[in-house]
Amino acid sequence: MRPSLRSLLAAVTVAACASGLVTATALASPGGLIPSLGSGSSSPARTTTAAAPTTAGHPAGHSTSTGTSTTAARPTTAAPRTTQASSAEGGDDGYRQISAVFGTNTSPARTYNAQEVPVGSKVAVTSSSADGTTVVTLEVSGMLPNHMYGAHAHTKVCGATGADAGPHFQYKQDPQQPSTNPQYANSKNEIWLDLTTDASGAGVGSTKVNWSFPANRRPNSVVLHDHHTSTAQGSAGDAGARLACVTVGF
Ligand SMILES: [Cu+2]
Repeated sequence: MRPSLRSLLAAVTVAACASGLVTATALASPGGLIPSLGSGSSSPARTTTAAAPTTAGHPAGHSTSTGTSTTAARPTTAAPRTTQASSAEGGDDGYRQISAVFGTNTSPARTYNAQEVPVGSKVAVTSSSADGTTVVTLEVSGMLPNHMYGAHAHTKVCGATGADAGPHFQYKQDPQQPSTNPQYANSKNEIWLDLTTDASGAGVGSTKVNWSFPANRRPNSVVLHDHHTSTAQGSAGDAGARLACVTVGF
């Protein structure tokens, strides 16, 4: 289920900080692969991207974009909120995507540890829900070579510190927080995207879960961690320090 369509909805240029211009492309389309990171604009305008809202909740990536809209092969207004036979919980089907470059004080992608997630390294996240299942993929490049990173979807948007992203998104919420109970803190109830980079510093983490995000309670970011995620009782879900964060309009 991966149509070749590339329906570019919104391209947003984000301004930069330490490293100079950072370009981010946020879009939503019913299908397609991650686009190459754009460099459409050379003017470092400071904008808020669709995928970088300052409040929690579902940031409806396609409707609040402030960037340039490119012509798309397919009508985009009706795009990601297709409501097919949705799951019992009412999670909507759809497709979300973001590509961004990490900077030290940037949105939507921010690194808190430039040693392990260098300024200028790239990240892309896609999330696709249909028929009661959700597939999320994290792609990175420019990271440390042959390195193990932990990664998960978190409940809140990224902020000045790694803690701002809040806890892991859990489909069934553990009444005990922080959640370290493997019954809840596991890869079937959370979005785990651990990856190991290749010799070039590129890597992919992907997961498929048997649910859709509830319409009123969705993750808002992906956090990269220091090491792969523990599954042990008492430390389940732990992947060490929060190295970087990208806000994602799931
Ligand atoms: Cu995490």
